Amino acid sequence: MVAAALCLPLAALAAEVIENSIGMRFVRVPAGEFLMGSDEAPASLARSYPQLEPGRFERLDDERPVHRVRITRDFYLGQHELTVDQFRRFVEASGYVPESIADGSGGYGHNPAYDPAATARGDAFEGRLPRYSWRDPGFAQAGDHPVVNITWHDAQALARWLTQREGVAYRLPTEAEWEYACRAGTRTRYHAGDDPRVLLTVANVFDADALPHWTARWPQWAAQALPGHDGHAFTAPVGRFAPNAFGLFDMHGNVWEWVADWHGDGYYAVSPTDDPAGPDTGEVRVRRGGSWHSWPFYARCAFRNWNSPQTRYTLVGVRLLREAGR
Ligand SMILES: [Ca+2]
Ligand SMILES: [Ca+2]
Repeated sequence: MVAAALCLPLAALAAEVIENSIGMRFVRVPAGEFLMGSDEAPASLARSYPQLEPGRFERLDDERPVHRVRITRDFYLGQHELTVDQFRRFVEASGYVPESIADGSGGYGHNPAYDPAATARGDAFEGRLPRYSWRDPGFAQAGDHPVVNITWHDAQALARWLTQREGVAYRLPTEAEWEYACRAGTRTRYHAGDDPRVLLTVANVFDADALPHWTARWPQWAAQALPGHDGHAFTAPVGRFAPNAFGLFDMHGNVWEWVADWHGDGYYAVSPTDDPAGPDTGEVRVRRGGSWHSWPFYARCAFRNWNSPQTRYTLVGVRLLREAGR
């Protein structure tokens, strides 16, 4: 235990952490400036991710241009992804009915007998089905695992409830706040470096431990697994890997994290320097960081993905922000 503690970055040891009324812990992130996005050349990416077809490196326009962003206010960000236990406390105390249950269509789940080739969408997971929800994504989750199958609207409901209950403003981070917090002063692909193999120390992604669950149906995925063992085929308990310099855990991998912004392909070219909050309108909300099922390329700090706000999925969870005031 002593050795593990000594391995933590100094900032993590010194981080100011507060715990709220349902056991969510938040780390103070100081205001500051950073360079948002990535303008890495496709050839450079191809050298580091040789297993991916080159066309994937041509579709990253929404990461460009790299631009200076100023975060003008300190904030508290969830030290961990929201856990199953914490979401359960919210549901039980508030009476809130999560969207996948309220609309009756359910969520997605992992079923070893499911054949994606027999479905119209060919999705990797079975669904939507009422048997799947935040309570059951088809694989085992203890209470300290990150909750999945929750929608952007569910995250908004949790933030509203906490704000009302505690008298402190909770919300999703903006996309800029999320990337600033993820990078924690770095400019590399991951907060721990550029080499995808660094993920083994800081993230639960699609690795050699996940591979046996998928190769029968998706043999072409074998080359995409991160070589090495992170110890988790599905979600991992939060906080099992090393934190970044702000003291934040699982910013890469485990579950994708909803952020506040609408997605806009050209937004970085026109966004304000100070506290950009995304386009005024849109159709899909951004999620960040990659997941337990993501290939390392898609867990980079700069990578942006998105879904409709009512999307619920086996790979998507949430990390809330608590405002610090001025
Ligand atoms: Ca894994
Ligand atoms: Ca994550």
